[in-house]
Parts: sequence; C-alpha cells; structure tokens
Amino acid sequence: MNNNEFTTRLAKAEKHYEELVTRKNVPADDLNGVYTRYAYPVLTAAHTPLFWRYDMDPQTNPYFMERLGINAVLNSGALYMNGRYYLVARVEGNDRKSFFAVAESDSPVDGFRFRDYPVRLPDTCPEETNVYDMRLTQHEDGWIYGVFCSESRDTSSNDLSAAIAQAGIVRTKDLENWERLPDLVSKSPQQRNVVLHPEFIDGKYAFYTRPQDDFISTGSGGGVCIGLVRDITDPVICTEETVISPRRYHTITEVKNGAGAVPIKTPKGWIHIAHGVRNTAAGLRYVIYVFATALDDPSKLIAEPSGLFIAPHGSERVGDVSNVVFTNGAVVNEKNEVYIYYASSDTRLHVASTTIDKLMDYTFSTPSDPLRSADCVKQRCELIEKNLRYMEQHR
Ligand code: M1P
Repeated sequence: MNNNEFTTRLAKAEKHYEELVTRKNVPADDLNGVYTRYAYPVLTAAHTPLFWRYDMDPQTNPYFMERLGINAVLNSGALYMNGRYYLVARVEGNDRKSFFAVAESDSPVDGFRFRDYPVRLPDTCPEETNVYDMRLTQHEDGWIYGVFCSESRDTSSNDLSAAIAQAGIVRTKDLENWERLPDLVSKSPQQRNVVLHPEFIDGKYAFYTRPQDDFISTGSGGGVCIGLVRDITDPVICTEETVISPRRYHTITEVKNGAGAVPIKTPKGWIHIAHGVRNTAAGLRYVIYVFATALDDPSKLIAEPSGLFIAPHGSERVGDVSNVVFTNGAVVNEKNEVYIYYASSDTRLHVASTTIDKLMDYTFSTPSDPLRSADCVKQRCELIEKNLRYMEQHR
C-alpha cells in the first residue's frame, strides 16, 4: 500500500473541493437587460462531497480512487425558505441512474453545499428504474410537494431503450423526511415535466402536465396543459387537460415544450418559465421561454413574449446532451429578486438573476411571435422606425 499517494491525492482533492464550493460567483453578462447570468455554475458533479465518491479509508482504497463516480448535477427544483436557498438537484451517477440531493446556501448564487446524504425516497414502485427533475411547490395546504419523473422500462417492447415516464409525487415539511403519494393519473399514457400549482383552484389541486404519446415524442400532445385533482392522496385528473401553452409550427416549441419552474405570482399574472424544443440538423435544441396566465384563471394564456428567454451560450452548449438549457426551479426572495436555476446540456447547473419588475416588463411588453417571416420583418421595422424617430427628436 502506498500511503503517501493516498495522503497526497486526498489533500489535493480536499483543497480543490473547498476552493470550488467557496468560490464567489460573479455576474457575467446582462447585455439583454432582462436577466444577469452568473459566471460559474452553482452545482456540478465536482460539488458532490468527496465521501459520496471515494472510499476515504487508505486500507481499502490505497490509491484514493473514485469508487462511485458522479457524472452530472443538473435540473434542480428550488425553494427559498426562512432566508435560505435550497436546491433539490438531479444527481446522475456514472451508472446513469439519477437521484435527488438537497444542496443549500445563504446565498442564491454561490456557496451551495450538499447535505451528507442524498434524498432517500420511499421505494414504493419496484418497476421504477430512474427518477429525475423534481419541481418543488410550497403549496398553500402547508406541504412542500416534489413532483418528478418516475421512469420504468416499457416491457411491451423488445427495445431496451423503450421506457414509460410518469409523474411521481412526494411531500415533505423539512426536505428531509419524504412521504410518497401515488403517481399522478391522467388520460395520457406518459407524462413528464409535471408541475403542481401552489394554490388551490376551485378548491382543487392544479397540475401543469405535458401529455405525451411515448417516452421521447409528445406526438399528439398539444403542449403544456392544466388539469385539476380533487384529492392529492388519490391524484387523478378529474377535468379535461386543457392546453395553456401550445406547440406551434416553426417556433421554439415546435417539437415539444414543458412546464419548468413553479409559476411565479405577480401583480399582472402567473409567470411561467418553461422549456421549448425545436429540431435542427444537429439534433434537438432546448431553450427556455416565458408565458403568463391570468391570476383569476390560471388556465387562460394572457402573454406570450416572442421566442426564447434563455438559450445555451458558449460552454453551456456542450455536455452530455449538447445544445440544451432546461429549468425546473426558480425562487423569489423578499426583495423581489428572482433567481432562475437552469442546467446546461444536461451536465451542470447555473443561475441567472432578475427582478419581478423586470420579469413582468419582459413578459408583458415583449411582442408576441407573429409566426411568419414577413410579419416578423414588419414587427422589427415598426421598432426601427419608432427608434429612428425618437433618436432624431432627442439628438
Ligand atoms: O435532454 C434534455 C431534457 O430532456 C427531457 O425533457 P423533455 O421531456 O421535454 O424532452 C428531460 O428528460 C430533461 O431531464 C432533459 O434535461
């Protein structure tokens, strides 16, 4: 046994880990005026504690090797509670299985450390193979709900990659002890990207759903829907799932879309930060977009700013699934600052910040997509004419 090697490598790994988790984040770019990206990811595989990955005993791990590596830390639910920021991240092991883990910090942009143990979900579904992408809803009923994708093998097919996605539901008061409820029941054979609305609607629980015909393709699914549930302990959608954010030809949602963060309540409406997917010669491209629904009727679309809100930039474009940004968590603090946690290329988690005022201005003052090039040119020319007139008068 080479004890020297163990000691040297352990010291190096501990130094690297501490430097990483204590690194101050810095604003990176805010050129669009809508939000500020931060320079460093808030969570990566390297943020997971060393004792999750290495055997820390020199007797059994003389070379200080990783025994259970972590491949990625990505799509994270988010919560702001009692002055602290909580992320329930999707952590993916080298074995491709994902699990959830809570990381917390006093700062929204840096200093996140994982709790000692990952979330130990009640193991109630023997056929469930993988779990990921938890949305955290602080519901007015007093519980914190986690709605996530529960994935099982599709045994009706010989294809080993055929799978079935359903919406799993858990609830907790402390992010430590979790109660598993039955999976959401809807008319769709598969569901992913399901989000629980934080308030009752007509005395019922409201779920944003994304009906899909199979595991990857949404097929006949028309977009992000809303459906109501009478009893959260027997979560069956008892209304029609009506589309609130439709997919449209030749837009950023052409192939599919999905609800992202829990909608944010603002004086002008519920603001939804979702994802849209289009096809390209290089494969699917995932971007984040925004829409708003009415306060008195969350099923009514009232604003649809044109195009994408966040697209993958620079190094964000490369990872396990390249050309992807995806969000399933955003928080608002008492200063009305908004922090949007988004993953890039299914590999690492970033943060962008804005404010409620800016988000409302973006949502309600950005024109909507006219859906045809000719009309887009007209729309842009109107802006140019207005600006040139203004600039001439004020020069
Ligand atoms: O790989 C990109 C994303 O793909 C899925 O999203 P959707 O269901 O809309 O295709 C999700 O599995 C998500 O985890 C992943 O980031």
